Amino acid sequence: MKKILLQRWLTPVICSALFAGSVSAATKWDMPTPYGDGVHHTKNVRMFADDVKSATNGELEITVHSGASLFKHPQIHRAVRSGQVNIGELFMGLLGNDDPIFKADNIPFLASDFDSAKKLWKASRPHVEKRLQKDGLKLLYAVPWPPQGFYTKNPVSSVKDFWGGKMRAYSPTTSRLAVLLGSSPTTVQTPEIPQAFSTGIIDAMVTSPSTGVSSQAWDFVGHYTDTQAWIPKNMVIVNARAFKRLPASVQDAVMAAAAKAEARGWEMAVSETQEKTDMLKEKGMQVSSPTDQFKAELKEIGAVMGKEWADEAGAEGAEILKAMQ
Ligand code: PCA
Repeated sequence: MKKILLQRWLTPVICSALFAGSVSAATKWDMPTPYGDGVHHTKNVRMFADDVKSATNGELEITVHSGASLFKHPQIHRAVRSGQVNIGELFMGLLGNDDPIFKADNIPFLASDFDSAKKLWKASRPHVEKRLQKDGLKLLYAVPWPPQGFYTKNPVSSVKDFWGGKMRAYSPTTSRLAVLLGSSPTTVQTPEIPQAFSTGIIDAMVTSPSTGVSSQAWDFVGHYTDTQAWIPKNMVIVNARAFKRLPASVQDAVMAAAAKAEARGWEMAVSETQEKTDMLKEKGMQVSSPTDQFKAELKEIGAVMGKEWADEAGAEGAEILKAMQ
């Protein structure tokens, strides 16, 4: 009798001890991202989540909620800060009003090919990391968009073609650019681009071939002027407290997967540029290089914006500009 009782008592104890020794409960994180599944950023984020899962044997599982389905883009930063979610992706330049450091990659012609964009990122990264730390955030990685060009109803020969127009903005810097081009800016996030065009809220935009394709720009505008004016980035951030709660081995696995995702993402951006520019052509858009006049005028505007940014960004800005020379 006694023996049976003891066995009954011991079996679950032994079982749970064994269980605890071999499998610890998986941590599950939800990850809001702003952009749709067709763009390279989202594909890369999903590969990153898969890498984390396999490198940690399922100890950390990240569920990606793409296309602003969990949080709207402007809310993702705060959601990660406050710990509503522990990880998220966002467009770096969206935080331009919080700190000028986040605007560095939105300045026309400061870094307009992938090599200079890499250089700019190398110079600005420590400052971005430091600024995020202040908000209890940790940077995992950043990946560029293809170079930015203009979508318009008519061909563009000079800035005059923008005067009095209604231009879409996606960051404080693109709002400023619209003003310097003589148009009035309206901030519109990517999911709302088609509606903004069809209701006449905007008649032009500056963005990548990627976003041109994902918003089916050919339904609204016939011309893409491939200015390659700047190369902005998305970043993936985590809540620093949540990160610290992970076992050290999981933290290491996340950082390794992040480094891999960053390298892979920069490669993906290059092929994305080609692929999506070709698709714009296939869909019947006129893709052209900027006229000399438009390019010269845009460079002047870029110089004005560069000066404004340098004034705003102080010593940090000066350090970055020096590294770029
Ligand atoms: N696409 C994003 C940001 C930059 C880009 O190429 C957008 O248009 O909102």
